[in-house]
Amino acid sequence: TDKSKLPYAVNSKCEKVELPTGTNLKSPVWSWNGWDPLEEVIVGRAEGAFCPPFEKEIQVNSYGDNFEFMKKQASKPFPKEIVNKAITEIAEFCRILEAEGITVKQPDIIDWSVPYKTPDFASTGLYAAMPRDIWMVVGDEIIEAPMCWRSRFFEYRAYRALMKDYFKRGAKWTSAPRPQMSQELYDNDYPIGDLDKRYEMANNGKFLTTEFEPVFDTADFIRAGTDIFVQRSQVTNDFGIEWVRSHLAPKGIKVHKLNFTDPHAMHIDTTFNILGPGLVLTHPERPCHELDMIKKAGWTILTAPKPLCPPDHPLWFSSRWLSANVVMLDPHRVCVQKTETTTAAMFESFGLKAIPIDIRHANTLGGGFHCWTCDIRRRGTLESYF
Ligand code: ABU
Repeated sequence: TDKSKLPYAVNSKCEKVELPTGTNLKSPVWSWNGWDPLEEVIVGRAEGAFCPPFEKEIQVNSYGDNFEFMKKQASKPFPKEIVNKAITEIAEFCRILEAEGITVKQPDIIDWSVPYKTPDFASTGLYAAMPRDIWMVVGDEIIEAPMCWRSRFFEYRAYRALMKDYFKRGAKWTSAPRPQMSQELYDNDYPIGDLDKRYEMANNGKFLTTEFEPVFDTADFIRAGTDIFVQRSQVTNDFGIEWVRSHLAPKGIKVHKLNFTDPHAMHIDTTFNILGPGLVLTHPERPCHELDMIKKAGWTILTAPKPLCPPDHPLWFSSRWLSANVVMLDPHRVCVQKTETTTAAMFESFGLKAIPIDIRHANTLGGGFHCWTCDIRRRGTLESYF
């Protein structure tokens, strides 16, 4: 990264490093961080979104009033009027990206209502709205996550056509070990309704998932060249973090675990969203226990302003802080929810160009711009910022 070309000053290092042995320079998949100029992206789909059975893993991430909604709606399609609005918003988001010269791909449309049964559990599906949760690109490789929600077990099927195509054209295809998701993966005594206890447990790194087998959502990882940051969460366990760490170690990629005070922890990208070389957006109500380490490395730390999303706007699996779940088109431009004007103003005051796009009803399905996308190709190379 040429620091002199950035719209903001950064003190962290930006050092080019040698590519790992065997890296395919001709791969159609190529991305080492979340801010190099975006050339190709996957955008999720709201089509067919189906409300999963009201299992424990759904209960722990159903905030406030949505708890009762998710219980009532369980095993039924999500309300059509919201899903249809989300489909329209996402089509417009794709059109805006394409107008910027970015190639947009989408997963297949799948019927998520079909019941399935394995030797360990039975469920129905959810959606293919959040590619960030299931795929992570590290250089020329796609890593497919072993997600711990039973309703997401077959989500990879919506992405298989894309995966096969990228592989045939030179990308590396890695599928983490499929989880069994038997009862042993979930702590039966987890105090779902006791938020104080949950805070205490989160501070001690304890969540609903046990260490029975490796599980992770790739959205719990955030990439910065040779360094990738991850949180232990309701959906990512230490076994899963260890799997990724050992898988990426031969490439010289270091995985750093960060801890946050967050009893709902699920996906790092609203809590600690890296926007540029040595530039991170943090959540004021989810303090990072290792922030000193980040500060010492010379990183610039921005604090997300309070969200403006009205409290009565339905948000099925997330908090209102999706305002911070932004995605970079390059180090200068950031996609921001149109109505989150204070967040946009904060970026603008920092020299970034905020691109206002309305995905408010797409937010209802549980994600912001970062969740709804997975970078496939960004122009740039492997660097060290830490
Ligand atoms: N998957 C997005 C999580 C949003 C939140 O942390 O509130």
